[in-house]
Amino acid sequence: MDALGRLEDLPQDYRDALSAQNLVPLWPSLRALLPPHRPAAQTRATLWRYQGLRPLLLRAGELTPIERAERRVLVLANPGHGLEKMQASPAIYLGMQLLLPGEWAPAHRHTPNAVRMVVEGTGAHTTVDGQKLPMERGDLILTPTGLWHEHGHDGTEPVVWLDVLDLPVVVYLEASYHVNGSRQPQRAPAPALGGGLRPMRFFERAAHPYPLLRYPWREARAALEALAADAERECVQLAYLNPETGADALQILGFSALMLRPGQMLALPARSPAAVFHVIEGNADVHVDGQADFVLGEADTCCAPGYTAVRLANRSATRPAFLFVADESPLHRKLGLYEER
Ligand code: 1HN
Repeated sequence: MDALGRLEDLPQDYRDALSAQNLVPLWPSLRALLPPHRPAAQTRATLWRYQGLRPLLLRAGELTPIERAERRVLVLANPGHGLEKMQASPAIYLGMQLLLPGEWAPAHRHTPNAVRMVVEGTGAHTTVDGQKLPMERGDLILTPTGLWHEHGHDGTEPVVWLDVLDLPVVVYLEASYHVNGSRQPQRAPAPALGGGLRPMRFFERAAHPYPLLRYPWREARAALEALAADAERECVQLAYLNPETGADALQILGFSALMLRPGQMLALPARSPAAVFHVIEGNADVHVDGQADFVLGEADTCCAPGYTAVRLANRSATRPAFLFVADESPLHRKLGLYEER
């Protein structure tokens, strides 16, 4: 097919007349907007090493008091998008947040959804929608859109967690804003809903759109070990779901925990959503097709763009590896864009 006409092919007076009326010719940009067969990605396979960022995060604790930060976070930014965009992928924001003993990150609520994956330290808690939730290593804690949340720390060591938000897509939609609040009155946390039970009231279904806000690592890890006992199961992976509806825990990003047996290699298909891999325990090699070979140790985090095959491997012959995975699949499925190749 002939090459499409370029902007430079058009006379300047015509281009000026178009601009003056806020008009733009499509054909010079058509191929860039719709590349053949596969999207053009800005997202680059990127690794953020915990041992590299940890001292800088602790130094932020010395340089900037919590009152001057509200949230003391170093953002894990993807250079393919430009660091100033503060995004890991089209829909995923990642940050490492530090809370020091005695500190308080005040209550607010906002439209983007957040989750926290606790990386190190004990004694911190986050209060979400009035429920005081302990933060222990590997726990996944949800802060769904619109719910009040604040963080406190009664322990003695720094606490660090990974924040995962759908911020870039909410900003893109011009739907991102926050409201500050005061300390929340506390109520008893909802019980973890196992065994096919859920709270109900007569004549009324579903008390809460987000009935479970904390997924303890202890339980997720034990469930992965139990799944792994079935040697025929290749992919040992658990999705974090809303126990009331069986749907994804949040609406835009998806979350799962994955176990690699000692020596296991797992080839993931190329899928349309971008994904983030974070090591909770052990080590994992992450091969991003055509782009990168990362060696991840404990607490390391990397991302892979969409439409790209990924291979995961646990080189340890003795220890399993446990990964936390965040991806854009709920959004892709809702939009009808989800693909596996
Ligand atoms: C936020 O509210 C938190 O509440 C963390 O801990 C990171 C990044 C962007 C926007 C809001 C938090 C955030 C955030």
